[in-house]
Amino acid sequence: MTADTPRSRKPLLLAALGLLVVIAAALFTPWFFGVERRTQRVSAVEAPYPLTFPDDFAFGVATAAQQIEHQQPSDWTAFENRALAEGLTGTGDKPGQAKPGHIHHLDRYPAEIRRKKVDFDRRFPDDFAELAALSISHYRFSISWSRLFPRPGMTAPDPAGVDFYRQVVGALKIHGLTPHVTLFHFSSPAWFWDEVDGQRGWERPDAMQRWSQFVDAAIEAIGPEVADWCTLNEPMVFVYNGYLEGLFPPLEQRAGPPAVAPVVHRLLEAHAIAYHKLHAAAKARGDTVRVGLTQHTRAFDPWRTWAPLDRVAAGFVQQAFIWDMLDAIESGTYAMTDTDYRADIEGLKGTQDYVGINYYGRFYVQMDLGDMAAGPIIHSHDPSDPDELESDLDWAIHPIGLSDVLLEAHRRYGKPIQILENGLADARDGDERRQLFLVSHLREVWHAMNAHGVDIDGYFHWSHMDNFEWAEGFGPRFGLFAVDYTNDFARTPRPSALLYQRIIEGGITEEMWQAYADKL
Ligand code: IFM
Repeated sequence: MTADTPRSRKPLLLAALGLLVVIAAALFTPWFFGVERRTQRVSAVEAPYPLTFPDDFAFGVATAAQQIEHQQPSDWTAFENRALAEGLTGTGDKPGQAKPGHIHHLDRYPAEIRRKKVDFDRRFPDDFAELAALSISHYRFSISWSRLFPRPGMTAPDPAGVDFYRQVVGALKIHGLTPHVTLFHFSSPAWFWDEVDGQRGWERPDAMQRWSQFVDAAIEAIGPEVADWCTLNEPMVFVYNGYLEGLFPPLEQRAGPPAVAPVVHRLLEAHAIAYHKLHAAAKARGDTVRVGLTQHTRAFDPWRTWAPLDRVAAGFVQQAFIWDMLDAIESGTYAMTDTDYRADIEGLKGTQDYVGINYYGRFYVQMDLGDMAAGPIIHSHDPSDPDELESDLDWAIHPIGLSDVLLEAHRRYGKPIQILENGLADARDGDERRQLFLVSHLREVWHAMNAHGVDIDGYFHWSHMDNFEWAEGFGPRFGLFAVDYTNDFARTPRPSALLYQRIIEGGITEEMWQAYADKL
């Protein structure tokens, strides 16, 4: 027994050694354990310039009702009025510091601007003429639910609301612009948040019935004129900001992801209902439609590549924030990452004709051992990186992340992709960052299509013009057109609008790319 002991320890030692090797690999080999932090900022494109796009590629701009239209009795309007009345308009001069329950510097804009936003209601025919002159072919906007159903208990939509959207679609047609219509873009009628059996909003027992009524009314109003529909805009942003961070109505700060799973579930149900209604209506009139939803995406990189927890957390956050909902639509089952929540959702399976991608740059994910219960910290930029280019909201600009997201969506679902938003806040004169942003991101789109065979139908820039940026107020300027709030909302195309026109008409030329290549 004693004599045998050294021999029997050998396998134990070997196993321990093996374990050490595995741990070392996990710690020091990024590919083995979680996501690696990307150092490359743009793809290497080896092709003769100009980089051109197919003739039927949709080049558009995107907007949303609450951000550009005159105020309607929505939950956001109620929040805006309350934030103002209670002086909850943030502190500090820098945007990008939204605080729960606040709207940044709303008090600095007069009542007329707060009420009319960018006065789209009056100016849309001229706006469309200007876009058409730039060779832009598509226009994405959302229908305000509260414009169609401003009061509780209505069983038919308000004729004035219906008429407004008919006029918008009519004006688009006159200018040869194709509509792309979103049904839910963050705002809903104020009455939707009145309690029914102790539940509000999407959790009310009658939520799907109310939503169905709205979808039917939208189809009745403009269905025959619209082939492209987006059921929900960035549902995870709505859930994250509205139910976890307290930044958007309903301004809740629930305990953590499992507490919001029922809301995501409801939104998926709403998506499926709208998908089937839109298809049924199109079929009944001998027509076809393309229906999907669009997800807010970012590159999620570890804050510190050497930290295994950051790397693992980056992978988890990306899965939970971007892919969980899209996976659910493919499979019909919603399984929330890192929780026990799992539910089959009736009618959901296969309800996306395209994958909608909104892309805004890079987030860094930090997870510390002592803070595991609180969850990861998300950074929108890295102040220690002197070369990082950032927007006015301090969002890290990271073009290659767009190709990464497009390739991943293609690998997972193999469906056509529509890039329904991509843009940045840039208020500086000459908007050089926006020009750089536009060229470099469209170059990534071209690369994904041509080097990797990703099927991409179109690109919509966020945004058509400066507008109301939710809890950040009017400060951030996302527009291809600048809006002069001191001069009757006058629009002026920024240099980037003219650059967009050149790309649409002739592709990305070598000279264009060289003008920006070394600035990234
Ligand atoms: O303004 C928003 C838009 O409403 C949804 N996507 C992101 C944009 C910029 O934050």
